[in-house]
Amino acid sequence: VGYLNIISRNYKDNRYAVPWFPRRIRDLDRFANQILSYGAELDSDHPGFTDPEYRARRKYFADIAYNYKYGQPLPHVDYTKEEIATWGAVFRKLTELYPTHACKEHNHVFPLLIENCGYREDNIPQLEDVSNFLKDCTGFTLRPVAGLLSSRDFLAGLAFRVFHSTQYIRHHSRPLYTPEPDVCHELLGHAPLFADPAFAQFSQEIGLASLGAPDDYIEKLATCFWFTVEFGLCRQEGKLKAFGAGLLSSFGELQYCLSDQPELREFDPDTTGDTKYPITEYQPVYFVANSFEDAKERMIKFAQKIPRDFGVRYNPYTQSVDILDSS
Ligand code: NLE
Ligand code: FE2
Repeated sequence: VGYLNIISRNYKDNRYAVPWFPRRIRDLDRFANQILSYGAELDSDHPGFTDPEYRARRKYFADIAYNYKYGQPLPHVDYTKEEIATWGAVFRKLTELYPTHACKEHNHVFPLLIENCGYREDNIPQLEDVSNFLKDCTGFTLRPVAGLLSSRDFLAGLAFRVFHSTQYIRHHSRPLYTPEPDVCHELLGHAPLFADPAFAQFSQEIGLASLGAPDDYIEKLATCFWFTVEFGLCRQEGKLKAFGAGLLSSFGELQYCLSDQPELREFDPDTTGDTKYPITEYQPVYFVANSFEDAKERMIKFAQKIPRDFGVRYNPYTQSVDILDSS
């Protein structure tokens, strides 16, 4: 197909060019050295900024991820006593809230993670075990990530049912809320939902929609991701429940999001995708989805509006993206 010749990393120089995107799952290896900031670079307001031990640890984890290649087992990590204690505090508090605050899908999968992946107060599960579990459930797998990926790269992973995951843990001084993703957030928040077939499909649709999309649409898709996969609420049997990972990993925000303080709006990609949000404090606005199926249908409809000269289809046999010529 002719336009493939002009798929380019320098697409901004050529208004006819399509931004480069991964076509095979192995292509995700290219993202490792494109991170926007390395995991060990902490801002001066980070609780671990003046803690040399914590900083060294962050560097250790960033290096593991930086060197990871597709197909390798996810590196096993021996967590320190202090790290396990932090996990334990988060785990204990959150598991008190899940029965009443988490969506039914999360509550369905959580016991399976306890049974199969070593989810316990005194153990931080290994990414490898969780990735293998998810693979059996929905084909989702995890990849370690060394720092912040661009929205374009992060979303592209989802097209292949690959989720980029951190492996370090939050600083022990702030266990109940962190603006940064960490292993508590990934394993307690994200992993249970990626084991759900409808949720996995919904997530992959966002990823497929992002491939080769123009920058302004990447922004809208990343915002939809934020207000669903990260901070989504849903209504189940007349009650409001949390399914967003950022809520399910924060003892503070999980209670706040179901209180009468935040504003609630209906999830709709057209409006949700244009909503501004803060990243270092509780969300002032949450979007409510009817169901994962409904959210997926809305995402598919939205994706059809993205200006793109081609369609994409995931081929699970080859784990690659087929390009459909629509001209
Ligand atoms: N605020 C979440 C937590 O404390 O676990 C992390 C959000 C990451 C987007
Ligand atoms: Fe997240």
